[in-house]
Amino acid sequence: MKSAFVAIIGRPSAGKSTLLNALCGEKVSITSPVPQTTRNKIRGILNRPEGQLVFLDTPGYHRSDKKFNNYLKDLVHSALNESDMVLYLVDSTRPLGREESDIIALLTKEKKPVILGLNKLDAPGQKQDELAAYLRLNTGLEKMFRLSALEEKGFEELLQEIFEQAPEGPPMYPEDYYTDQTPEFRIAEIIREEAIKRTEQEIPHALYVEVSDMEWKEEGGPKTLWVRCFLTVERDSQKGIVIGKGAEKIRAIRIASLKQFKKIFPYPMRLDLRVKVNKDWRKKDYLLKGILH
Ligand SMILES: Nc1nc2c(ncn2[C@@H]2O[C@H](COP(=O)(O)OP(=O)(O)O)[C@@H](O)[C@H]2O)c(=O)[nH]1
Ligand SMILES: [Mg+2]
Repeated sequence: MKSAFVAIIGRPSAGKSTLLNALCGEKVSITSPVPQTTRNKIRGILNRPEGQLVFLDTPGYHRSDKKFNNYLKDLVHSALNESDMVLYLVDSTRPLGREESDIIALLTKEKKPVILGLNKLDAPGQKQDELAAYLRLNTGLEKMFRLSALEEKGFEELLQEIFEQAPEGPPMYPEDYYTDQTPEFRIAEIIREEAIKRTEQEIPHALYVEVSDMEWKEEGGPKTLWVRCFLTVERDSQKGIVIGKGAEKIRAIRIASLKQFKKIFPYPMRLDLRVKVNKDWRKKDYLLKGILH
């Protein structure tokens, strides 16, 4: 049996989370056109007759000196440390930037086996051939896998190669698992995803979700999970925007989140969702340590 931890690394919006979800066949990691939405090292598990692969989704690797982004970068390093091999995903709709050379330098230093994926094959204007030449020259890797995470193309060849390079070993998780995340974490992430969809500019980045209370209730009907959450913003002026006129926006976020919970959790749920402010939370170390992990 093969068994490996595979870190998925790449610049923001390369499609890492979309790929993780598609490979694991379940929505494990939230995705968005807004860059920098993944804030955690998220594990998605793929079980096949050949063995088990545990994919580690990571935040996009990019240059910045901000405290918040440095935490995200630390997560990429720690995922690299934990992993047996790396799936380096390149966004083939974008010109190569400094981020790509930073990542290549990082991977060269790590000396772990690297598998290269060129994503967004389906997109108009993709530059896979041009990128392939640059990447071949700079990574020394001959093989690269042309993928569409969105249309789930190119997966079979990619997985065959990963299993080929993966070490022998027993599975790390039970074979019916597709993630090791707690329900609490998944609830918070789903709410964040629905909130990101409905906000713009700096707001998606200023949000985090705190699950303050989860309780089972059985008042005559079926056993129901009651959840109380706070959608937290970093400034007073953002509070009204997230609540919306006549509380319409927060209601829409709540209803859409409940719809997603229904697909994932096998029991009925209720959600009490409120908005609060935690001033400048992205500058507070104690909070970042709790939120970004
Ligand atoms: N056209 C196209 N879009 C993709 C593909 N993979 C991801 N995307 C889109 O790219 C955006 C960023 O994806 P996401 O998975 O959140 O990127 P991440 O930041 O690397 O995790 C989303 O809007 C995705 O729908 C793909 O194969 N083709
Ligand atoms: Mg992501």
